Amino acid sequence: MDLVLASNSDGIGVVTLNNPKKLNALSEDLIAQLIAALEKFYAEEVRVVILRAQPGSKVWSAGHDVHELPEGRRDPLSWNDPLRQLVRAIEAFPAPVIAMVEGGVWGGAVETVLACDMIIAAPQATFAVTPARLGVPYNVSGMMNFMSAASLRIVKELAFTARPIDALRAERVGMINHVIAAEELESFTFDMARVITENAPLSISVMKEQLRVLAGAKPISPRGFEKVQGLRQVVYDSEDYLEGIRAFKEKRRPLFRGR
Ligand code: YXS
Repeated sequence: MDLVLASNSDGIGVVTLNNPKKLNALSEDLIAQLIAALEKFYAEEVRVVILRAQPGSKVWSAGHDVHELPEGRRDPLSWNDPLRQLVRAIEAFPAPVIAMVEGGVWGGAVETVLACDMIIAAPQATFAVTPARLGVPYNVSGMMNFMSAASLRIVKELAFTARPIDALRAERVGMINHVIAAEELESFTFDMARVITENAPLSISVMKEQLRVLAGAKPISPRGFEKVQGLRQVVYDSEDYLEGIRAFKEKRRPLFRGR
């Protein structure tokens, strides 16, 4: 089944998340197809990519497929896990990737959208950072991506409340580029894409990689990294982590006990 649709015209590659039944949850299969689409666009030397859901989607993506989260005793967001591979594939793609957002963006899908170079959203779009909702210990590079997207205070509010914020607030705090009425969202996004296709691709791809390297150049000592990993292990080995996943599957509110 085509979990994503890919098309390319005039140097603009479009990837459409195409699993609305599962609210475009970022399953291993959907991510594999999304990365394959990016690889195809790389071979076709597209000048810009637009990442979107189907027009009128109420949910852009429900985030990591909860059914694919390991049930404890293993880091759920380690280097080789699909979500990490997807974020790196977007960041490393040698042309701008524009997230065109309608509907709700949840959990790991927020980081996926933030990994894009620009974000253009309809006013109804919302963004929810959900690790605390499920008891998940988000990973270091993911937290850095959140920190690059907004001030620390805003990141803390998003992470600690796990409540969605709407596109207008996201734009006000600088997390997204534009809020555009739903009926103009597509034309506005494609206009921006067309402008990019007329600029120098080598210059753009090098500036994109420079900005990635410079933005990611944060000092963290080996001891500091090991400490963070140790703290994260306490979380993914906790009863609360299992409770978060079980409560989701049983469609009930989780009862977190702090252990
Ligand atoms: O009951 P069925 O089989 O129809 O399935 C339901 C949901 O279980 C399923 N579904 C998901 N399946 C796997 N992974 C998901 N993330 C996921 N989200 C939803 O889709 C079917 C329809 O869901 P339903 O009935 O709740 O739809 P709704 O329209 O009432 O509500 C839409 C949402 C998105 C508000 C609701 O589905 C929801 O809150 N989903 C979970 C959003 C979330 O917390 N995502 C974070 C996943 S974990 C993650 O991304 C990272 C690990 S982290 O958390 O650390 O950032």
